[in-house]
Amino acid sequence: MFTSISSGPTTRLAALLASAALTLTVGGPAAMAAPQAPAGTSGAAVVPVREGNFFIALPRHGFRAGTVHFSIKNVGRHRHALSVAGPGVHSTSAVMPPGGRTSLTVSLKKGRYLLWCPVDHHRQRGMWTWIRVR
Ligand SMILES: [Cu+2]
Repeated sequence: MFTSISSGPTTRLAALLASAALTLTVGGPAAMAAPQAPAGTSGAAVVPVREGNFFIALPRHGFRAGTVHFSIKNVGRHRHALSVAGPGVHSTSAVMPPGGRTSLTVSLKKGRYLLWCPVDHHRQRGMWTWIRVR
């Protein structure tokens, strides 16, 4: 009983750090050839996102409620990241260097979500968009 109480948070932290290490996978052109293998996202819709100076490009803006795994590529020459805010979600990815990749998994409900780059003043420079969830 006492053992599980004291070891619980540590175990969870270790798991969190392990998943963060996976999420922080970053690389240049060589990394592009590596297949995306999002761990623990079975059943999630995988959505490729491209970020550059200064835009966020999505393949679509309409989604069904459920888990979405944004697979994000920085095609620009500055550092970028992705923030998502809407019903039940306020989440931000790791910051990617130019040419880097990261990912962000969120659980979307019905409603509208704002996506933007939280780096410097990129949002004001056009790096934002909406998605609609049904
Ligand atoms: Cu940016």
